[in-house]
Amino acid sequence: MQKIIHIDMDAFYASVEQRDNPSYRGKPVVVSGPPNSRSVVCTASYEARKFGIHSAMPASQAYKLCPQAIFVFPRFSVYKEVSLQIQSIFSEYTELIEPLSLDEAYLDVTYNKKKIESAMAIAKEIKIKIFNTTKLTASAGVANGKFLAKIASGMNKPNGLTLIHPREAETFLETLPIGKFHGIGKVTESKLKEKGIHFGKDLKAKTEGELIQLLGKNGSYYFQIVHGVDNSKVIPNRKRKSLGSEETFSVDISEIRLLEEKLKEVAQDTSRRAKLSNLKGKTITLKLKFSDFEQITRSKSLPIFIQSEEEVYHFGQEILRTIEISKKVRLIGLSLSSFEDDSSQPMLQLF
Ligand code: TTP
Ligand code: MG
Repeated sequence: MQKIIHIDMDAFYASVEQRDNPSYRGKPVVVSGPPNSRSVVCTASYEARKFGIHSAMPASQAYKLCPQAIFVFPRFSVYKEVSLQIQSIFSEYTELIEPLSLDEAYLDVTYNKKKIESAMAIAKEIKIKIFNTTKLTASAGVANGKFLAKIASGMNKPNGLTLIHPREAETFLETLPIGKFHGIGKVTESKLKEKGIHFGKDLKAKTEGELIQLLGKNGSYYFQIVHGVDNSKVIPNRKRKSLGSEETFSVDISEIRLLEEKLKEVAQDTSRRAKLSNLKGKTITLKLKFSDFEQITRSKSLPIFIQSEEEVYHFGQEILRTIEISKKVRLIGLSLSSFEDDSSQPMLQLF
């Protein structure tokens, strides 16, 4: 039997804004573009949700529902930073982490690094660590499969910790309204309701063949789910193999001094990305594209793992100086690869 935890931060972007701006706390906060634009709501604080505001709603509609709400622009780099922090907490327990977005992940803790038997105990620890590190709350769901773990984490938001015990699982599913089945959208929901299927027990009354007819290729999956079988695995994102940055110039360049200036910019950006992902590389690759679109790449294996702007620029420049520039250049790029193998690092495939 698997032990799965699903973790989901509460009102994520809005909570980060309330954390960083104490005057927003306890107030309706809407993270979106300006309310008089065509932008949509990324998310809303729980105070704003009381007015009926929710994700994906036009910001203009949110304004009508609650003109006194505080509208703030998203700050993605801050959310990414928090995301890396929580991933790093997860990886203290397991490498089997499947992030679904910046604020949400499945963890398989069946065999965990700390050899803790109880998945509930792990979930509790993780929630505390998340709060201590980020000053933000998360909700966690614990179950024997991904399907129920995800439903569980949504049951007692915010700051919830919910277990769906294996022996309750089948009854729980029988009474679950079909709209709550993850993956069954509004359209399918009304289609099923027209056929008298309102709860899990109605799905369970069908044969696998009937469910395939009703739900297409997902029919077999839901057949297993309602019979208490959920073998879907937590699939960790593959570790990234390289990262880098490139720039296409507005005007083609032939002067080496100008090329080196551009190289400095892409080195800066490459280093920034490497730091964000906590990665150091031992191979550096320079890419040039010429005005006739011919493209060359030159790689160099380094004696050390590098990450800083100075190092990336230094070795990039070394490669650049070995290349004879006989045509104008339209693009320059740098990338790092052959990363230090540090398995204590979280899986970093968020960007
Ligand atoms: P969610 O976890 O779906 O929502 P949430 O964390 O804001 O609130 P909840 O407490 O219900 O989990 O999404 C995480 C973040 O992703 C959310 O804070 C903003 C962003 N997001 C969007 O930008 N657009 C969307 O449509 C949704 C659903 C989320
Ligand atoms: Mg969330």
